Amino acid sequence: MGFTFRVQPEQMDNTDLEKAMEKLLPERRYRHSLGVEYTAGALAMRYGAATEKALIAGILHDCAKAFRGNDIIRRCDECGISLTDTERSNTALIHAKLGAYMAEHNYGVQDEEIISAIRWHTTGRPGMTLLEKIVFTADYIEPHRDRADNLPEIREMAFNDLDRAVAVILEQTLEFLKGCGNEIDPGTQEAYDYYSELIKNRE
Ligand code: DGI
Ligand code: FE
Ligand code: FE
Repeated sequence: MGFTFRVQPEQMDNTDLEKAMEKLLPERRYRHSLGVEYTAGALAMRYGAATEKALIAGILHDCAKAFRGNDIIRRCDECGISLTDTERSNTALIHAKLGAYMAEHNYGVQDEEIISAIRWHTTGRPGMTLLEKIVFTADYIEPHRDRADNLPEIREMAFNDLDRAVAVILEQTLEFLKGCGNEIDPGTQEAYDYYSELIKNRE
């Protein structure tokens, strides 16, 4: 597929992957990926998930972000990755799917939990695994992020009540996307409905 950097599976650990991402991604995106890597690692320690898997999913989660627009669509077509109409018209969504594919085929990740954490990191989905929730949340709260005014509150919540943090992040993401007027992926709405209901039923 013409990707420049390859990490052999037998060499794979998070420091090799950091070097590969540093070469592949623009500086800001690389720093964000490091932030997600170590925030996911911290959340994994807090919730008893596999820390090494969280680090690998975190550093790789935006590996397909180097590609955009028609280029990312073409790459998906070449790899046999099927895209929904929403993804074709809203290409910012596609890096999650292509990233999961690249983690497996370009960076030698064989672990299904890591691959699916990358796959669902943008929209989330109903009934996420612990690792999926950790990477989804780390993406929003890592130290370089400054998009939401209430990030200090969400950061604290992430370490106290992960499901509630997921629900709040989805709520704020939907609000933001509605303001943009872009087509919203049904997965984001479904994930929000699921986690807001989960929180309500717990109370
Ligand atoms: O890749 P990041 O910038 O770190 O964050 P991300 O993977 O959450 O991607 C967010 C981008 O995707 C942002 O530009 C908004 C865009 N987007 C478009 N439609 C949707 C969407 N994000 C979500 N979560 N849901 C959508 O329906
Ligand atoms: Fe992303
Ligand atoms: Fe990200």
